[in-house]
Amino acid sequence: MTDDSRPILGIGMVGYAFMGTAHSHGWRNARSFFDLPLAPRLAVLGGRQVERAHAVAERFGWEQVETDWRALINRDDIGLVDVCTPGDSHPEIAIAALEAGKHVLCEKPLANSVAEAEAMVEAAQAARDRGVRSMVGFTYRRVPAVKLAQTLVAQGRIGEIRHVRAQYLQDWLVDPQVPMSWRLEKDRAGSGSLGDIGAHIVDLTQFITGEQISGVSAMMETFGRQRPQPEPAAGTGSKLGGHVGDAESAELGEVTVDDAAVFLGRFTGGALATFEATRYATGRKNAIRIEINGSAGALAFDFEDMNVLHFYDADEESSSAGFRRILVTEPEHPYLEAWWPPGHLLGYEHGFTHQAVDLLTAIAEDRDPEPSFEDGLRVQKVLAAVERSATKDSAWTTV
Ligand code: 4PW
Repeated sequence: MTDDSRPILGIGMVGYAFMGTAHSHGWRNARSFFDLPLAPRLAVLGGRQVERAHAVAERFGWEQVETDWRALINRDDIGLVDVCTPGDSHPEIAIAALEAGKHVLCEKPLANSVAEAEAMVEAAQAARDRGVRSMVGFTYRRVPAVKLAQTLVAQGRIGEIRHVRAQYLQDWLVDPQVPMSWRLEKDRAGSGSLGDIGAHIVDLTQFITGEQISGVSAMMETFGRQRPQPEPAAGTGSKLGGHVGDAESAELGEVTVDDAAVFLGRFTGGALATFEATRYATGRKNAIRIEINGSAGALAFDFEDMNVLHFYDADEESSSAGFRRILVTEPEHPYLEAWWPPGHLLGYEHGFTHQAVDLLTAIAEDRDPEPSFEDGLRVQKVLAAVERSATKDSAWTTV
């Protein structure tokens, strides 16, 4: 519960669409459910469209609005800048905030290129020497079942890892009338399914295994090359699709990113891996599926059943061995002590609360939070290797 004597950190968030609303929810709930050493204040919401920014600020309890992100960064009442904008503005905002001495949380992928991510790491390292912290928002690491999987691997419960199988499957682009948006423009998003959702499975598999992807062989495809231009969005913008009015007369825009990326990979410990990131997986809405097979056991997770982790222990007697379905809602499980009684399930939004909690705790304890900008750069290098391989007929490409 809240304790008014706790120090307060003023949050300034830039961006108010899908990720901005998810982060707002996280900042709001962190202090109510967790006994934090540092309480967040939803001080300023930054957004260019003043009316929309005010509407979102009012809904989520942001105290003020700024239309210029530079003004937001330079305010004395802001201690942390949360970057929830498309990737093309991540480097400029994050680097300026770090240089101004503000802690930074930056949405994923960290940047649109390796060079930009390297510049951000450099700024993060310089800031770290001054006690300024930075973190990249690979939020799915904060799903309790994912954290449990990482803990079981670190404890050696599945032994030496041989296979990693990872998919991130959505289907919101199957409908050809889904309009253009920044996620479909290379200049703004860097890449398509690869960076938007493939980045998550790259990060998650590296996080769970504790290893890095050392090389890849990839294919990428764009199935829908033109889409109608959108109508101005309504509401909080917390949706992926967008709006088209009269589809027949709508002007068409060019899709300049991949719709799907499929690749083989090898991990530093020798494991073989397959990855699939697509927004054309008809019927799959947000299926993040990861299966890891080791010498002593195996783990399987699917975000569409996110409160569950499947665990196979190869030491069990074969007559009764089999994948066990662990319902990850016990108080002993990661983050769960702060929430509901066992069996009372968590959802997508809880990851954003856990992210806020972990970041605020690290800042209060004067240590570096994870995933760091260096982790973000490591993911960026894998994404770049995937793109290089895909343009060279899937040639094996070292990360
Ligand atoms: O989890 C995903 C995000 O990282 C979401 O499904 C959509 O893709 C929105 O942003 C990214």
